Amino acid sequence: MHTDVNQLFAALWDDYVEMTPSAAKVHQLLAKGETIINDHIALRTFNIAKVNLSVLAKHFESLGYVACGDYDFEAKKLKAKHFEHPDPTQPKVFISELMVEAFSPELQAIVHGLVEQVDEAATTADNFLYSGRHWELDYATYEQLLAESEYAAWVAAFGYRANHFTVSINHLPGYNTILEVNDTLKQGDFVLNSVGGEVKGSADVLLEQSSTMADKVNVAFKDVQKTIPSCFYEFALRYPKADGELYTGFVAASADKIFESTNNAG
Ligand code: OOG
Ligand code: NI
Repeated sequence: MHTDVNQLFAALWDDYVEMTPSAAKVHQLLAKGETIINDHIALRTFNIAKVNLSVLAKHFESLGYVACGDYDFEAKKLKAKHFEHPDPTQPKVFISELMVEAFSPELQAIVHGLVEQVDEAATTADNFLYSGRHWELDYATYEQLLAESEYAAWVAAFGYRANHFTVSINHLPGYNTILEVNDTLKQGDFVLNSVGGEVKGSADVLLEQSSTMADKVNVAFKDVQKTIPSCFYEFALRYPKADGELYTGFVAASADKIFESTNNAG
């Protein structure tokens, strides 16, 4: 496990940018030379004991992160938690896990077969959270998973790595609204996730979010190379609660649509 939170996020970022070439361009477009503060990052996994949400969370808990919120996504058969660091300038962490037992026997058998290939010792190694895939996967199996759960197929193809980083609009110089950020992105020819509208949430729920559609990258399957959706970039604007402090939670109805940023939009 890492002992330095900044080093962990730097390593996660390097891997993420490699998987998401547009992220470096978006970063440049919005930052204009200033520092970008990350609101949060997100990770995905299966709820099988060897690799479940708690296994990923330990890497953050050992750095002082604390579990703060629970979320349930019934239709997608996912559960999630978010974690916060005592230093509020450190990114929050959103970790979800797929309820594998809620799927067909075929999907369950495939996913158990993948997780069996993971060396348990690898799950506590420093690099686990940006170590990618720990199993062999052929393209037909990816497509079989995709037919039942886009999320299952994504985790099978990409393994352990940041699914997205999120720009904190509250800390972004030169922008006051999420619409201004979205306009800049669209003028830069980046494609936004429009499921349920380009802006998810509102001031009423204390959180507005938008995201790009995932980049498409070439992935080496066991048998072939294919271009499939990898990772995306998110943008979040938080509003103050009654006590004047910014809301730090997530909004399940918005998250449900953000998950779809890795859908294959054609
Ligand atoms: C997580 C989707 C939810 C948010 O900020 O609400 C999310 C994912 O796509 O893995 O990131
Ligand atoms: Ni997010």
